[in-house]
Amino acid sequence: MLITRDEQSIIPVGGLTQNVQWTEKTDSQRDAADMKALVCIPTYNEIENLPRIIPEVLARDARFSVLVIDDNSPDGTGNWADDEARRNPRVHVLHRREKQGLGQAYLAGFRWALERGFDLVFEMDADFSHNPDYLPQFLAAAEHADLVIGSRYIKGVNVINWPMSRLLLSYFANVYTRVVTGLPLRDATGGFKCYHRRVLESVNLDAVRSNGYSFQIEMSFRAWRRGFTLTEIPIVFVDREMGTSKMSKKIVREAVWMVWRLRLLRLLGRL
Ligand SMILES: Nc1nc2c(ncn2[C@@H]2O[C@H](COP(=O)(O)OP(=O)(O)OP(=O)(O)O)[C@@H](O)[C@H]2O)c(=O)[nH]1
Ligand SMILES: [Mg+2]
Repeated sequence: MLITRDEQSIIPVGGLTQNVQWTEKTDSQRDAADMKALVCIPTYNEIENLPRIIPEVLARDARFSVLVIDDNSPDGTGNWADDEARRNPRVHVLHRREKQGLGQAYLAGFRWALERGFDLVFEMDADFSHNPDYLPQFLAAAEHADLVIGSRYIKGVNVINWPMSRLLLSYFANVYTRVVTGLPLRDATGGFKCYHRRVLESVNLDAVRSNGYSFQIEMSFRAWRRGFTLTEIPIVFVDREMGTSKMSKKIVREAVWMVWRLRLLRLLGRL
C-alpha cells in the first residue's frame, strides 16, 4: 500500500513542528503512481532520430518504457535498437519482416503491451514532431480520460514548418472526418496518443483495417463508440527536420474512404 505525506499537514503545534500526519492516497492517485507505461515508437529509416528520442522519452518519467516497432529499416534502425535494448532494460524492440504501414505496426505494439501488463500505451512518432516534453501532461490527463489525444487544432493551428498545402489538407481532413463520422475531435488524424489498456482490450483490434492517418481516426472512433472518454490536450506539432517522409497519396485516399466505412458500420449498428 502506498502512503503519501500531505505537506499541508505540517502544522506548528505549541512552538514545535508536527509533521507526522499521513494521508492515504485515493484509488486513482495510487493507480497513477504505480502504472506501467509503454511508449510505442514505430520506425522506418529513423537512424538520425531514434538514438536521440529514446533518452528524451525515458527521462520524462520513471514509469516509461519504450517499444520500437521496426519494419526492417534498410538504414539499420532496427539493429541500433537491438543494441540499445541490450544496454537498457527499459528499451524493447519488435521486428517485422517488411514495411507494412504504421497502423499494422501499432497494432503489433498494442498486442505486445497488453500481453506484458502495461497500463498505459502511448503512440509517438520518432521524428520529433511529437515533443517529449508533453509526455507528463498526457500522464496527468490520463488520470481522467480513457484516451488522451494530442491536438494541433484546439487553439487555432499549432503546426510549425509544414507547407500550406499540407496544412490545409490536414485541417480540412479533420473537418471532413468530423462531419462524416460525428467523431467529436478537433484533431482526429494526429498520432500522439495515450490509451488506457481497457480501451485496447475492448476494441476489436483484429477488425481494425486502416493503416495511414485513417488508423488514428478508426482507433479513436471505435473507442468513442464503445463509450470511452476521449480528451484532447493542446500540442504544437513540428515537422520533421531529419530523415525522410513516408507520407503518400495512398494514405490520403485510404482516409477519404475509411470515414465512410466507419459511418456505415455505425449506421448498421456494428460499431
Ligand atoms: N514500423 C513502421 N513505422 C512507420 C511506417 N511508416 C511510417 N512509420 C513511422 O511512423 C512515424 C510517423 O511517420 P512519418 O513518416 O513521420 O509520417 P508523417 O509525420 O505523417 O510525415 P513526415 O513527418 O513528413 O515524414 C515515424 O516514426 C515513422 O518512422 C511503417 O510502414 N512501418
Ligand atoms: Mg513525421
